[in-house]
Amino acid sequence: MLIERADVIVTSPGRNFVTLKITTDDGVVGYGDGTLNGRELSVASYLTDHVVPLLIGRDAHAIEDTWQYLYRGAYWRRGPVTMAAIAAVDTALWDIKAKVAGLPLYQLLGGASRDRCLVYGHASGKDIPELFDSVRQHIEEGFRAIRIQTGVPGLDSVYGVASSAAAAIGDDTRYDYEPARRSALPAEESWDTRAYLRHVPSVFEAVRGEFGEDIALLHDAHHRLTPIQAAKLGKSLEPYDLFWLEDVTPAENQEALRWVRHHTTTPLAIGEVFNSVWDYQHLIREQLIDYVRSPITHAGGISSVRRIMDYAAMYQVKSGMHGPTDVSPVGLAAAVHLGLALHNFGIQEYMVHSEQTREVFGPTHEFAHGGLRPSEKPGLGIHFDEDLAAKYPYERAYLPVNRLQDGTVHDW
Ligand code: CS2
Ligand code: MG
Repeated sequence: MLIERADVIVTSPGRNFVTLKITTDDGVVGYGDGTLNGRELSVASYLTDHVVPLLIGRDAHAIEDTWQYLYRGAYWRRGPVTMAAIAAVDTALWDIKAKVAGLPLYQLLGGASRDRCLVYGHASGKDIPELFDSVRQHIEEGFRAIRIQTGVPGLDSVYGVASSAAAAIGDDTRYDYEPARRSALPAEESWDTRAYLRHVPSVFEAVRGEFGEDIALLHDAHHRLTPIQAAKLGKSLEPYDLFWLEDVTPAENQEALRWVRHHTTTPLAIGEVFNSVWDYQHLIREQLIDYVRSPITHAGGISSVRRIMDYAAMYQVKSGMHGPTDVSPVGLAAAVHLGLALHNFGIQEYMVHSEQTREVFGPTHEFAHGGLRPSEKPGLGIHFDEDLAAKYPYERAYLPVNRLQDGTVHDW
């Protein structure tokens, strides 16, 4: 079974997505996600200009060989653009293999290790009443694990907080802080770490007081802290028993996590911007983290995330795959198939895609009892509507830039 063609489809049903469609000579079609929020066209070009010509005529079953060929063969290894492009190819080939086998993909990855994948949703509010409404809404929808983000007194807009109360309790703009914004230049936000560190513990105290001890709570610091600030935050949140504290320091420096780890027992998650097993080499071996955040879409695909997770399993580190709306329904479907099969699955991030997006990609999973189950259809279970996708052309969009109050550029 040879690869006959490969098409890169960029569509923007509410936000931009890069999808690779691979077709074999006997007409089997597989899909992969290569969306890189705010830098989508660079992956589209990497695929169209450099990868697609290499795929034509290759054995569609040779997934590992193709992965190594694209990874080692480029000479220039790793990096978000390269690894998103490889992810798209790898995922599409797994989709094809499972379709040919007539099995849902998780069966080829070892079969189900659990009934469903526990997920967490995003609750947010500019202040405590808005946040409580959003948490309540999530509990009513069936979530058992919820990420908590709030505004910080004195700051106009903060990462992770929906812009209006209506959005925070769930219409299609619920996650309006998440997609890169369609504007000529990036929006600018401002930041004050001391104000944030003073405020966050009181938010968790209020949420525990209102909603009790049972619900799993998470928080994302979005790479904004120094190691000692992060250590202080982890320590101050210990009374509220977090499921995890995410991305406390900029991700490039693995050493930073050692300082954080020495000072707090709050579980740590990191890695949504990592793209290979090497980024976790010390973090996992030295048990400096508890959860791996890499999504299939940004870390080289199913083959490569499975390698990371097998390494992590040796050190009791679990998965917590990144699942914002910038991972397309194809990437999410792949995550749920792999998550169902992995022994060391931890939790899956789940932000419901907009209705426009769901119409283009079709339903891919079932949400019940606080968790996701993948489709039982052969492959990933994607029904991509190309005609509809063509009605939503790409629109340039940027993630925001963050500045300290004196104007210094800071991590967003
Ligand atoms: C966020 C990300 O979901 C998360 O945990 O940190 O959504 C991040 O902001 C986006 O992926 C940026 O594109
Ligand atoms: Mg995050």
